[in-house]
Amino acid sequence: MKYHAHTRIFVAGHRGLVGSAICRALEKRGFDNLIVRTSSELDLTDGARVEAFFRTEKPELVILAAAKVGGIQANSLYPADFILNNIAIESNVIQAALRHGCDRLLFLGSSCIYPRMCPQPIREEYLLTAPLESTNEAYALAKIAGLKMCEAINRQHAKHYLAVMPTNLYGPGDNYDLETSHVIPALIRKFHEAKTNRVPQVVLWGTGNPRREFLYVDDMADACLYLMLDTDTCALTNIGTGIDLTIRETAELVAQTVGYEGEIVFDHTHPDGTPQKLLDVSRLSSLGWKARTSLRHGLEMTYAAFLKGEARM
Ligand code: GFB
Repeated sequence: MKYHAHTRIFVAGHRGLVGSAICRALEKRGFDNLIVRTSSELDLTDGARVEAFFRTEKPELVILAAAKVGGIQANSLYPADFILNNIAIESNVIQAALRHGCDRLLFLGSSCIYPRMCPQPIREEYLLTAPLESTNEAYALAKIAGLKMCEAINRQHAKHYLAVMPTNLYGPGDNYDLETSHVIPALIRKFHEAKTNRVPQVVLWGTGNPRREFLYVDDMADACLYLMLDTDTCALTNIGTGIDLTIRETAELVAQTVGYEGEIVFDHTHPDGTPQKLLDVSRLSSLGWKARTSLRHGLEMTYAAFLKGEARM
């Protein structure tokens, strides 16, 4: 490995679900020179400040986990924020990394970059072959722009910028705001509050029929470091488990984890989003990585963290 314990690594978005897991994983691997900034210390949408930060700190490796993210409702309600903030963050950080000589950068995308009606499981080659899902088109376009920036820089400047596309993530440190969260933290909170307050029924969104694949965030962080540090791949790579289930099945599993025994009903006035997005993980497997944490065990660890009050409520 050409990196050592004191390599200067900038983790953008270190307080988020993914960024915090990546910091934990880097520390576990013995890296002791992580450079982090909160959004109030460094606004990544401000190009001049990002440039000044790179000039002073000179990171050798960059992990771009900072992004405006949210669940289906936040994506539908705030598309302008999703496209504008994300393109600004990507453009500023990736350009500054290039300008200041970083050879290796990791860009975090999302499985929603693929077409809505994709053949399943989704292979990396299906990118840009058909229209996107409308509930998250703005976010997906921003993420596609980011991965294309990496590809273009690799081609023109012979760098090794790597874009990875994770499936839906969950784990400790998630956002539990019911208006903006993803489905797993929403289910944990809804079932926990219903159990605590003895409410006989919990209302979930959509039909319960869409299928989703969920990856525990510490597995995701492990995959990211493996690809970035232990391989020199620059190929767009899906990160997932290769297993999906319906939202109804997911809800039943979360209810069991939380110990909620009431009724689960679905409010069909809320959108389902894309019907299925199961990633094909054969490229990742052929590079030598496989997810380890079962959904049941991951949910138990996430609920334990929620109970400890780790949630940002
Ligand atoms: O996780 P989620 O918000 O986003 O929703 P997406 C997944 C599915 O769970 C949808 C259903 O079919 C929702 O209708 N669902 C049921 C709920 N009850 C709830 C609830 O209480 N809260 C939430 N949030 N969902 C996002 C994209 O898509 O996934 C992003 O919008 C990104 O761009 C992210 O790709 C990973 O899986 O539909």
